[in-house]
Order: sequence, then structure tokens, then C-alpha cells
Amino acid sequence: MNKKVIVLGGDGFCGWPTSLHLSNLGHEVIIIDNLSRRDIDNELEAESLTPIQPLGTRLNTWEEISKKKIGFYNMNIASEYDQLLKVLQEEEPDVIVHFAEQRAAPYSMKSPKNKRYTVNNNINASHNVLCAIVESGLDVHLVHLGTMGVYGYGTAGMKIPEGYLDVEVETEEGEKVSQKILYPTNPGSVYHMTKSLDQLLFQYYNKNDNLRITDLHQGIVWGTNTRETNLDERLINRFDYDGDYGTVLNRFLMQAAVGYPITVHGTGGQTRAFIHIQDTVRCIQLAIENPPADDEKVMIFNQMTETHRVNDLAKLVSEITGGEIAYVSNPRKEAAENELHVKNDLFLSKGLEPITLSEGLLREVTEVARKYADRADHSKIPATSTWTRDQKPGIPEKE
Ligand code: NAD
Ligand code: USQ
Repeated sequence: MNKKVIVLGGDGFCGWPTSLHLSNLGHEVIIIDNLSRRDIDNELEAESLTPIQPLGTRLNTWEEISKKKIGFYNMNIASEYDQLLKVLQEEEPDVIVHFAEQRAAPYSMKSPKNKRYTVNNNINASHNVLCAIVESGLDVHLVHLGTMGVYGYGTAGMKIPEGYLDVEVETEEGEKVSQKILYPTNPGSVYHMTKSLDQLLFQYYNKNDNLRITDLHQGIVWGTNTRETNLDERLINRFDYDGDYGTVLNRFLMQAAVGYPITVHGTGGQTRAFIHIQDTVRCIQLAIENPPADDEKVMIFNQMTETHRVNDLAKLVSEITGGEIAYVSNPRKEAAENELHVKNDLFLSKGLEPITLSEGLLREVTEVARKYADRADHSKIPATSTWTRDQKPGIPEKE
């Protein structure tokens, strides 16, 4: 059944391909975005490696080739509550997909100003959406993009469950009682902390106002294009490679493609969860098609398909591309080594057929990076945001 879907943050790395995918499936899509990510590009003087087009060009191109229209409101959902409420009242969406947050951990740790911006933006954005849904009186299914990072990355060999942990407590009478609790959070940056706080907002509004909410705990997204963004170069997705916004696997592939050392932080013993961007858009589709029931608690899916150790990824990229690995100082405060085992049964049960790391897909990303290598500013590659004053940036010795 076709639905009316508002995509908050629909101009971003995950939001843009998701908007196209949902529009292609026949849903009526409306984007709300304040283009703050493009402003941050200007602030950092670090652009997407791929030449992303202005949103107006993107939307006109999509209409030209698909004959489908995507609507757009330029609005800051963290500060323009009345406008947000008005749009909900006028558009009456069935679903809201919420990507609109500051999503880079290094950017969130750069300075007190960045920490405060990330908290103000992310918490107000999520709370305004929840509050506006209640005030509108509409029955909206909210699908939020959360992160695997809320769990912390080490669970002593246990598989991380999907959001909730079964615990047994002892009553005063000595009786053992089972309970399901929200998995205790252990965020590793101010950004990840905002996602942990989001979880409480969702739990509260679900309990108090019966809001139907799906929270997707997503791993690190890699890749750049999807079926729809590949249809025309003007639809191309963004490719972040700089030290703040570039994520690890895309950075390694880009670094190898432009002849920059592959920057492994510390020993590279960190294990993380990953998902390809094509699966991100498919998972959002599945989440929309499988909403929680009216009286159900917040539904939490682990949106990841595999886990990898950072050093193993560096070695794999080096083998495929011939790139050289540099073990650099870790600018973050994080465990040097960890194991990570994650349940993703819910998406598998809904029909997800995971795309996993294959040489072909890795090469495809390298090709994209090679094609636009002349747009790369090498001075923006090292990770310079440090978690504490005592730490050093992750700069390779040769540079
Ligand atoms: P992105 O920065 O590319 O996109 C976010 C979009 O939201 C941008 O277009 C930005 O302009 C917009 N935005 C931010 N604050 C806003 C506000 N107050 N009002 C209106 N628009 C606003 O990020 P992304 O990589 O697409 O990530 C999207 C979501 O997915 C984030 O919430 C992130 O936490 C989550 N996520 C991303 C990854 C990843 O690897 N990229 C992994 C896990 C989870
Ligand atoms: N790392 C390197 N070298 C680099 C860059 C990163 O070794 O050049 C290491 C980091 O130290 C870290 C790991 O790779 O141990 C992952 O870093 P990342 O920047 O790829 O991922 P992270 O900061 O966790 O954030 C990204 C997205 C965020 C999302 C999160 C999902 O930016 O929006 O929430 O992935 S997760 O990691 O599962 O929490």
C-alpha cells in the first residue's frame, strides 16, 4: 500500500537515496531538511568527493526521469516547531522517517561549541518531532535512524539483542522475576550520547501517548550509490572522506584510490558493525512496511549485516588496491580491541537478503573515488578532532 512519507534529513547521505527509493516504490515523498550538512561542508571547507547537485537540481532531475515529484520544505526541525507542526497538519503523513541529526562523532567532539550544537540540534530535533506528532493528533508511524554505538562495542561474547535485554531480578521475598529492559547504553562520543538520549524520548512518548515508533540501530554505512542514484549523474549521492565525516571503510577505499596511506587508528583492533547503503534503503522500506501494532512498545531493529575488525578491513583494501597502511595515533577514546556479536534476526525475518562485503562492491567504491580523485583535498583527510586534550590527531608520519 502506498503511503505518504515525510523524510526528515532527506538531502543527506542516507536520506537522499532513501527518498528516491521510496518514491520509486510509489510512496508520496516529502523531504524536510535545513541543508545544515551542506553548511558544515562550507564551514569545514571539505566537500563531498562526489559532485552532489543542489537539492533543487536533484529533485527536478528525479521528476524528469521518473515522472514522480518529491516535495521539499527547507526547515530547521530543532528550532522551527510551529512550522513543523503546520506541515504535519497540512500534509497528514502516514510515516515520518527521521534522519535529521548531526551524525559525525569526530565533529561532535571538536570543541565545546560542537558538543553543544550536536546536543541542542539532535535532542530538540527528536523531541520536536515527537511533540508535534502528539499535538497534530495524527496516527503517524515514526521511523528513526539510531546507531549501533548506543550499545557500546563490547559485550563479553554475548550477542547484542535487538534493543532490549532480558534480566532476572530478585524480589524482597526472594522470588526471581524476569524483566525486559532497554539495553543499558554506553556511548563513545557526544554524538552517540545524543542517540542514547533519543531512546529515552521514544520510550517515554510511546508509553505516554502510544506513539508507534521504530528505532533502527544502524551500523556504519558504506558504499555511495544505489540503484536510483545511479540512474543519472545529477542524482549522485554524497561521499564523505574528510577526517570528521568520512566513515572508516569508505575512507580506506578513498585513501587507497587517491594514493594516501590507509589510516588505521591505533592497532585497528576495533570491531564494528557495517551495512551497505543499498541495504539501508531496503531496511527503511521494510520498517515502513512492518509498523508496530498500536499498543506495542518501541520496536528496535539492529540495522547491520556484518561485523569487521578495522585492521582486517585495512588489509583487505590494501590487498585489492595495493594501498599502503599507516598505523596512526588514535584520536578517539575507545577500546583498542573488542569483539562484537550482533543479532539482526528481525530484518532477516522481514525478508532482508544482506549485501555483504564483496570484492566487486569494494572495487565499485574505489572506482567512484578514482573518478573524482581530482576533487580530493588531501589536507582534509587526517582525523584531527581528538576526544581529550591529551590525545594526538591521526596523521600518518609521511604526510
Ligand atoms: P547526513 O549528515 O548526511 O544527513 C543528515 C541530514 O539531516 C542532512 O541533510 C542535514 O542537513 C539534515 N539535518 C540535520 N539537522 C537538521 C535539522 N535540525 N533540521 C532539518 N534538517 C536537519 O547524515 P547521514 O549519514 O545521512 O545519517 C542520517 C542518520 O542516520 C543520522 O541520524 C545518523 O545518526 C544515522 N546513521 C548514519 C550512519 C552512517 O554511517 N552514515 C550510520 C548509522 C546511523
Ligand atoms: N577509524 C580508523 N581510521 C579512520 C577512521 C576511523 O581506524 O580513518 C576507526 C575509528 O577509530 C573507529 C571506527 O574506525 O574505531 C569507526 O569509525 P567511523 O568514523 O567509521 O564510525 P563512527 O564514528 O562510529 O560513526 C559512524 C557514523 C555514525 C553512526 C556510526 C554507526 O558517522 O553516524 O552512528 O558510524 S556505529 O559505529 O555502529 O555506532
